[in-house]
Amino acid sequence: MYDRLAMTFFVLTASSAGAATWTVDDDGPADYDNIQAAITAASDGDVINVLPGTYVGSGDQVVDMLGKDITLRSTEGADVTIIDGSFARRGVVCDSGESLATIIEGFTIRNGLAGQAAGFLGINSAPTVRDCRIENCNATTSGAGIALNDCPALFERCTITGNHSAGSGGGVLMSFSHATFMDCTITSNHSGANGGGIWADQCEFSMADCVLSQNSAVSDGAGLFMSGHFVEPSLERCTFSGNAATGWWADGGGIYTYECKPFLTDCIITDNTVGGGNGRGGAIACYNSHAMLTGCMLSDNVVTGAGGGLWIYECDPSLAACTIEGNEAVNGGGVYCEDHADAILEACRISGNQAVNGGGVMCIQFSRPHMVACLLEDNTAEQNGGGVWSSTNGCNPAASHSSFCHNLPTHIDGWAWQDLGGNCFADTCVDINGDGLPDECQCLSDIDGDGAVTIDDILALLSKWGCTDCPEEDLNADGIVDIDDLLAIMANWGNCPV
Ligand SMILES: [Ca+2]
Ligand SMILES: [Ca+2]
Ligand SMILES: [Ca+2]
Ligand SMILES: [Ca+2]
Repeated sequence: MYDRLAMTFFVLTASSAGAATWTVDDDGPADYDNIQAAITAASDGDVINVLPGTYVGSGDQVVDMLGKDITLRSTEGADVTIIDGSFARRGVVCDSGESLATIIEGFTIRNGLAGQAAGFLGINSAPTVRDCRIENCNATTSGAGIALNDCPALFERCTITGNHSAGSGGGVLMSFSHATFMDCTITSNHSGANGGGIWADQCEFSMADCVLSQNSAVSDGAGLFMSGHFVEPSLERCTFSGNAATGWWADGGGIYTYECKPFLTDCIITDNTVGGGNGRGGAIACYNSHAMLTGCMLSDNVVTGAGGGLWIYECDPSLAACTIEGNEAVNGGGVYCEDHADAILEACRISGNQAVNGGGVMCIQFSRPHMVACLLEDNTAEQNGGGVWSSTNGCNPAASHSSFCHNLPTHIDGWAWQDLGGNCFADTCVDINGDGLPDECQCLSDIDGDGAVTIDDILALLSKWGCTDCPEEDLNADGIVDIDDLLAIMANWGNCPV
């Protein structure tokens, strides 16, 4: 017992003697009046508490963490604690092997100026950055807000906004960095080249619950540009909205992916534009990338060229349980498959897209998209192929167990297509039972499910006559099994459509 107490006392003494807490205030009583002096004095394990103020520096940056495992934090938060580059230098640097135990918390880093990495530079390090705002920084080459190289940093609850890069990476530029972004907002940044919000090359980064909005790029990937030799970035529950790629050859309003294998889960990509001239991929431009999308919504994106929602080139992305809705393009309102693009769409809803050719889906040049258990509804083409337009020699889109309703002028049309069975083509999308599929394709009157509407179904209905809680027999969903349901059976007498 005595020994354990002695040991406890020793540990407490050792830790309290080893870790110090320092204070910094620009204009009040404190250990230091500038942040860098406190970092220089601190040792691993120390905490530096920074009081409200505006902190400026000299030399190349305001703050250099010097590779120390220390916590640098504001006492009152980012609104009142400013690291200001004065448009003369960088904000914060971590380039000396900082680990995740190097913590930077609760600052606004603003008005940085540098060739690259004007707000925050991370090289050969892995710091943790929390509750920070990186804004109004200006890079004369690339990576205005944040630039990372070989830097698996963690950013939590950060806002990166109003940064401007002459080259790529308006908000963030990263290479060879498996960085993590959680609950971050990347908004209103601008790139003169690729990646208005984020530019990433060779990065298996992950993002969860992030918003990339209102970013712009002259070239590709207004929200996010990513490339790399089949690296696997992961994006979960992220929203891309209102991003704009503006140049004549720009592609990818929300996302541009080149030679990556990104995983997107439950993401929303909406209201992005590609507007210069021949722009492609309003939500996503997928170039030689095996993208995997699950549960994503691509809606209301607009391009002046091809692929209002998705432009696919030389690759075979997979989409499962995705919605592609309300997008607009000249060719391929929802999806445009070009040059051996063999997308697989499974249980997807392609709805209300518009184009001159191929309202829902268009393919050219040996592309073979395959739709499995999809619903194509309300897509419109001014000229050819409301639902699907198979444009040129060698195109061979395939559909199986899919439903088509109210696509104008035609459901599926063009060079060739493969009917792999179980498809249904309905004139209307009426969906009284509210399961998302056109009732015309479902044979609701086949109550006993034997594939035909016969006397057995009438007997099944009569056995529930007057029932007010029998959804199977209440064919018109008005709350009661009665004469109207019997008339519905009579109207659908015979074999089921599929
Ligand atoms: Ca102060
Ligand atoms: Ca239905
Ligand atoms: Ca039946
Ligand atoms: Ca009824």
